[in-house]
Amino acid sequence: MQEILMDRPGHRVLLMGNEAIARGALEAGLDLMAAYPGTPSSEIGEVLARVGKEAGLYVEWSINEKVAFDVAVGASLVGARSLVAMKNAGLNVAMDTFMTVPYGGVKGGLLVVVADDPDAHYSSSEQDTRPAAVYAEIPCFEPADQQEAKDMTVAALALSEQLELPVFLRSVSRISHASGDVTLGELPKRAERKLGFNKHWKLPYRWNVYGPPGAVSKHRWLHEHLDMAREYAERCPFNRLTLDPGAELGIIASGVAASYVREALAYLGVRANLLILGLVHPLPDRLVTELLRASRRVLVVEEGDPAVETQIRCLAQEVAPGLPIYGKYRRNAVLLPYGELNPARVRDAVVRVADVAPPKAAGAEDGRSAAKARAAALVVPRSSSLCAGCSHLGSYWALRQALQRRNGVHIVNGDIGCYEQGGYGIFSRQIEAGPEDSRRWPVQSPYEILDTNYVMGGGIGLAQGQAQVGYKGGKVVAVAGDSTFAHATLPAVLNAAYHRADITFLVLANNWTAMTGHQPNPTTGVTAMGDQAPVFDIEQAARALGITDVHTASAYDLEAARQAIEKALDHEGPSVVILTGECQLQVQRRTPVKDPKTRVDRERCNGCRMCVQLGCPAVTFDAGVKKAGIDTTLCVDCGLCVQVCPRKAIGTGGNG
Ligand SMILES: Cc1ncc(C[n+]2csc(CCOP(=O)(O)OP(=O)(O)O)c2C)c(N)n1
Repeated sequence: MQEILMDRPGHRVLLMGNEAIARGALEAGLDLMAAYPGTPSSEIGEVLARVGKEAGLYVEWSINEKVAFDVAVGASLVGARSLVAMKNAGLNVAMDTFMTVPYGGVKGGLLVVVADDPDAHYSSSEQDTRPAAVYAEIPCFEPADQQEAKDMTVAALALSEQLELPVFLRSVSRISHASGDVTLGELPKRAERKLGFNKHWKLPYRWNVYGPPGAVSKHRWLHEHLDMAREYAERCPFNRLTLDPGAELGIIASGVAASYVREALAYLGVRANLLILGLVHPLPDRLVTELLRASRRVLVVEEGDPAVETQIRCLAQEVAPGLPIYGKYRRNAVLLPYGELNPARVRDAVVRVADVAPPKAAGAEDGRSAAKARAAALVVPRSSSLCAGCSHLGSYWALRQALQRRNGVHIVNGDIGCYEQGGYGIFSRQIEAGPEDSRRWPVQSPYEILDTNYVMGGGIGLAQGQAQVGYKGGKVVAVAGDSTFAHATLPAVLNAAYHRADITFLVLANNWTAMTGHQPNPTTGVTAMGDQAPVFDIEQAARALGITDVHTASAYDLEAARQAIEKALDHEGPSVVILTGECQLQVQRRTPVKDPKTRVDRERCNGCRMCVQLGCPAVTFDAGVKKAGIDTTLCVDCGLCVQVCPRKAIGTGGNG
């Protein structure tokens, strides 16, 4: 953290990619950062929020990516340098602003940082966002390592101001979440930036796409400025062409793939003409043409979709027709268009295209595999789970009890947050998928309760469709957390109220955006920069949006929670149930339970496993003696298992 504000140009430090981007933003004299958290992008905001006051910039966790984007654009229009960051899915939320702002562009530098997630380590999709930058017709940088992540951030903010266009920086998990050696640059002496506003700045109605002479003229302006970006691409220091007169193979590589290619070439001793692209849109046509014409066959290596490859193929059609081009595109595919690249996969592709003998497993390779095997033997296999004492466990238990009392094939529409684990199926029974149109599946754990799940805020919309089309097979329910409630469900709640959709919406309110690392949200009462803020009242909001049947209960009082849910299920029309209970990780950080008292009375326990079905990782079961137990290293004395046990065998008096 200290390094981020270190004023020692030329000093080398180890920084995570996201920290490097944050440092670059500081070196560029950033004025404002707005973001909504999303792995693997969140640390950019976390780092800047922590140093924001000292560094003299404003940082906020906005309620969603669209709002964050608009906030950043607003800052730019009065001449400030701003940055908006998000994960790949976040860009979809911000898409309306993203596609429109390039028409007429920006004033202060505006950098859009999107962290993609190849291999979907933390995401619902592998979505490559680079084509979005092509679609929006703005420049797109792609760093190969942490040093470039910092340097490109500095360059991109300057370029944005020079071209008067938003500039895009695409990171990936392996850049954002890995650490590398970074040489620090200068931190600018902070002077108050001169802010100004001119509604006809260089163009009539500059900041109003509807203003005369209209959107088409602003689109023409965008193309003129994109042409300036094309010229920049030819001399951009992050685009580097190296020609080897003895080489037949040409390789074009971008982003993290460029690092893998360098490693592969050194390892294999293969000679190649090499074009490293740090700016992947617009392409430097002259540099690409030089490489294509100097090579007999060309391999394109990139992380994600064949986005660069498609552009290269278009250009090659004109400047090097017939030249074999290899990559991810159907014919000549030597790399998979899904999953993640790694040095071995890239090496294999180079071997195939260069037509050289595959290397024998060298000593270092053997060592790596042996080390991996040793590590694997040490790691106990385990699945993800909700935390010990998590309030979502109580909410799901109460929901399950309420639904089990009613016949029917109920539908529980899930959403995105820690509670999405309610659909991970990790108590894994073997599932035999069947062709029946309707079938009720028994739920034996909280990890089996969610039936659908796509995107943030999606569940309550799905529920409305199911109800409005007349689904009567069972109750229709949706769940979402508090951050998700603010992020994307407010219009959907209004929609349900206005159209009288017969659904029950559970808000699992734990006061934090927990899943992405406990960023504050409007229900927390504190801002990203640590200032107190008025707490957003979900119950009042639901009523204000037109919901008349609103209930609030503690997720730790299972009987009260079940009753609240049952009342809502019985209500005809839309109802909202707010189940409260602060995230246990935050509670334990503040006031840890050091010596938990909860125990199982082994004499009373009859091994019914009801407590196991609660899904709390602190509840154990000894299959030999068929008795439950409590793992006191995890237990937080939340009392949920005590309420769940039908034999009253769990309490403070037990021995197990
Ligand atoms: C569009 C989009 N933006 C960001 C994310 C990253 N993300 C996953 S869950 C989540 C919010 C979780 O907060 P909340 O709904 O309060 O649930 P909790 O994890 O606290 O239980 C976020 C921001 C995402 N998946 N999609």
